[in-house]
Amino acid sequence: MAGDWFEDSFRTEYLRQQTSMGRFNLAILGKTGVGKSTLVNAIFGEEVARTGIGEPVTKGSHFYRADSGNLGVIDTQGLEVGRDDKQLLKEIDELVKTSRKMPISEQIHVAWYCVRGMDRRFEQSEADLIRHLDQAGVPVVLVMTQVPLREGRFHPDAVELAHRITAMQLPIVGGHPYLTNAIPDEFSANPAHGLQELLDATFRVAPEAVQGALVAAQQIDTRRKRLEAQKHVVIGAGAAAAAAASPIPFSDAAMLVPIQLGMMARIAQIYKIKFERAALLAVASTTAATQAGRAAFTGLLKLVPGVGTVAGGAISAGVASTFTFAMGQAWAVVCARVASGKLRNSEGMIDNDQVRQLFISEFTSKVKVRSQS
Ligand SMILES: Nc1nc2c(ncn2[C@@H]2O[C@H](COP(=O)(O)OP(=O)(O)OP(=O)(O)O)[C@@H](O)[C@H]2O)c(=O)[nH]1
Ligand SMILES: [Mg+2]
Repeated sequence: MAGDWFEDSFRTEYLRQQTSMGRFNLAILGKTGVGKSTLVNAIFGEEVARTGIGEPVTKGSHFYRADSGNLGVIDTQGLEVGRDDKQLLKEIDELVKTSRKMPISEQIHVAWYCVRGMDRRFEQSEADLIRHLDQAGVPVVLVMTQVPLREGRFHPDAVELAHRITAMQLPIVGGHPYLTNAIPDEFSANPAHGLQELLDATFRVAPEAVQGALVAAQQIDTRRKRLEAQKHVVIGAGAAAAAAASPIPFSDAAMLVPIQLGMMARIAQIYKIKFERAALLAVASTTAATQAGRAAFTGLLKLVPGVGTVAGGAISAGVASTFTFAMGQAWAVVCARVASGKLRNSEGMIDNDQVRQLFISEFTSKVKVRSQS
């Protein structure tokens, strides 16, 4: 396969999928040092932090936004809850007002308000800020950070603070704070905890249109990634069937290329695989698919009734969908492995042989399963 042509086509599809996924924008608030950045890193990965604090959302604003892939993080810089409250509320209003005029992917979808679990206090100004955000239409998840957990019990002081906050009946998601610890602490044997619950709460209030972006952006819930990838395999297989079945002259294997590349680009992004790496993986995988496909295809063509009557080159909807389905499944497995740091050689580089082997074995088993059912 000609490298340039392939890379260009894949890039087109990758960008298209990126646009179609949109972005999940999270505002993160709370006093300085409570662990906001650490929490964002634990759930979304280091990338956001590495890109720095970002740009002021509007000129002169103390709200800064850092975008990375399908995630936007809005953080404050230079303003402190409990000290600059008037300015904070004013800037929140401005922020929400301008954000509302923008497309959904630019709006603020959810806010995490963070309190240190062992602080023992929660101030009036913090409650006001939360009410203000809620009134501005931004759902607030209240997070207690760095909460010690031992033998299944949270630290009593954190529990007591959580009870007090809950009793205030603030407009917060779930009606209560989420107790978390973002990074395990060996000395106190405090594990990381509460992150999945926090993420689930966030999913409950994130708009439908950016749920896919949130699935892609987060990196702790692999089950959600798997289901989302599966969804796009089914979509791709359906589109392939439709393309092959449509009675227009283009209905042949060439029509399937953008569909399959689009599906692969989408799944790569669900697993946070950057374009350059995804393109290399895709070359290795599609080469493997062509080899494995040729063998499987001959068998498939015989299996699919009526195929003999179709004019040369055209393929049936059944074959197109089976082939695309198997490709998508195999590709999703490759992406999941790569995302978890596997398929590397001893130098930590992606090992093309391993990629090819895994792809072929997954692809072949999926073709078999599908064509037998
Ligand atoms: N063990 C442990 N340490 C944490 C946790 N969260 C934060 N820390 C530590 O607390 C310190 C402050 O954390 P940050 O994430 O920088 O806090 P922040 O709220 O982003 O602070 P500002 O950006 O300055 O407002 C760092 O030294 C972290 O390593 C946690 O969940 N567990
Ligand atoms: Mg920070």
